Amino acid sequence: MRRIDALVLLSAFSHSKLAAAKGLPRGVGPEFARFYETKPTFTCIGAQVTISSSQINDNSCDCPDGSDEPGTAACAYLDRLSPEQPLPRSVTGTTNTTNTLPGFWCNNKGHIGSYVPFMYVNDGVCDYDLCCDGSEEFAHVGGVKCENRCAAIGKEWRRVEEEKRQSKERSTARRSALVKEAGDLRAVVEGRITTLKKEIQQLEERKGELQKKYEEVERSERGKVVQTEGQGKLGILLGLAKKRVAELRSTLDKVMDQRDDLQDKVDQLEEILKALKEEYNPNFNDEGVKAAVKSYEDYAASADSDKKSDITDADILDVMKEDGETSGINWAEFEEDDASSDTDIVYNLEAYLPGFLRDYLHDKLNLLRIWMIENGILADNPKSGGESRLVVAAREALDSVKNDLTSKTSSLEEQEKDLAKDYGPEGIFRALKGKCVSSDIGEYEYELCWMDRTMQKSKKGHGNTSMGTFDRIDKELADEEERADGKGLGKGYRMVMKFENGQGCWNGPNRRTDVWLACAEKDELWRVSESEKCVYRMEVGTPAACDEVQDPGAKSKDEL
Ligand code: MAN
Repeated sequence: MRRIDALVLLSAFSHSKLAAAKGLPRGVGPEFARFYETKPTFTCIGAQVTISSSQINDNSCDCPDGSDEPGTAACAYLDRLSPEQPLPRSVTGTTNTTNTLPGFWCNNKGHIGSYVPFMYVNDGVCDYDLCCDGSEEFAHVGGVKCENRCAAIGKEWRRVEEEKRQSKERSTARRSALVKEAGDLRAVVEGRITTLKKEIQQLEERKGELQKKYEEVERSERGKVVQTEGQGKLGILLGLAKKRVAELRSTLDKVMDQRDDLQDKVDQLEEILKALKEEYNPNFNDEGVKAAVKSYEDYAASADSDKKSDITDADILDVMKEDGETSGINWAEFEEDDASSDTDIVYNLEAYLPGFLRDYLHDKLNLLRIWMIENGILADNPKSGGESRLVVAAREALDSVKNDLTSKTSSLEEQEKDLAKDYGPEGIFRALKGKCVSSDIGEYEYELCWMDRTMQKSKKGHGNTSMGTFDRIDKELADEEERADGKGLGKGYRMVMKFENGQGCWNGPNRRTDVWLACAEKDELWRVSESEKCVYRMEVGTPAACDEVQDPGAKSKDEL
């Protein structure tokens, strides 16, 4: 069967109108009926030429626009596709006149009326795809007689149309469900953003409070004269004793230094007086000098008889040695004793909790510890030489809030970015995100993961190749004939998902994929092609594209 689609013009007219067209010359379509009322003369539709009505369908082209031959092929040469040629009796004298009539009208009762190109009229071939009633072969050229098959063809056509209609209905319903799902998912993201904003605000406030608290605690701990160690009264006593011993040791050290200085001065004075005694002139009657010499002699005599002290410098230095395992008091022994105290159990409570609870409770336990320490319920129990536990707990509580804040702020940024992302009309592709479709084609399995990536997977075990990651959704014009199975792009603007920056092509650019979308009942990867090296095109059916659907090939009445 032949088909010139440019001339396939389905009638928009109803059967009742066709009935009204009875008595018309053969081949006149309903929309031209008014020009062919029974009158003795006929005025060509597209030219100011009047001829006798008997010249209609007389198999001779009398009107310059061919309108006098609606039912024969006599004016077929005026077809738009015909080569230009001079027209006899052309009013305009030009050669580019086209036929006013779109073709021979086949009524196709029981199916849908349509026009057949004039050149097909009485050419000895039944054109059932356009003229199921066979009326275009009325002359039975070469004995060809085309039976009327409209009943069967019409029935089949209606069945297919009904199937298409139902499929479209299902696709539309599926699309609506996707839109709803996408809306719900968007609402979840919006909800998360609201919650995160609130949590971040609370954390900011909390951070401020804890920062202040930490600074206060640190300041007050720094200013404390006596640091308590251990727990309870014994612990405090231990801390005090250790401090006291350190103070006495330091005082003794200072006293020894002073003693040594004084001894130096005494030695110097003794030297001066000794020199005076030996060098003074006894014949010179100076009573002051004589008295001084006498006093010195008494001092020297009594000094010689003084008992030397029992305590040697070595003894004092021994006392002054730092406390430790081998000298003085081993404080560590006393400090270690409290390692397993009840207080430590409270401090180390977290260690007894399961992991998931530990993270959750860390901040809260810290705050509890601070409160307990501040209220005297729990002893502040620093390790020797270490930071006060109160300070540690305050800092940990602050750090914990800071960490929480950082992680929540980055989650918020992520969610806000997601909300601003183009997920297509009504955000529908949000519902498909994370889902994939694939198809075995040649030596590869090709895969599209919505809003994520395209992939070429070797069936020979050569690994997977990225064909691009999702970048954006564009709109481009498709111009394809409708496929019998409906799995095609058809004509009109279609969404095209752009996947860029895939794996580098050997000696070439990075792979990329254009994913063309068409309306279908279910998600399906129909075809993959590689138009140029490493530039791929996928054709994919999805209900998500069903709002874009335009009936390919259908023309409005205005176009007739
Ligand atoms: C692989 C596949 C092909 C591609 C070539 C380029 O074989 O990814 O699609 O054309 O590499 O070298």
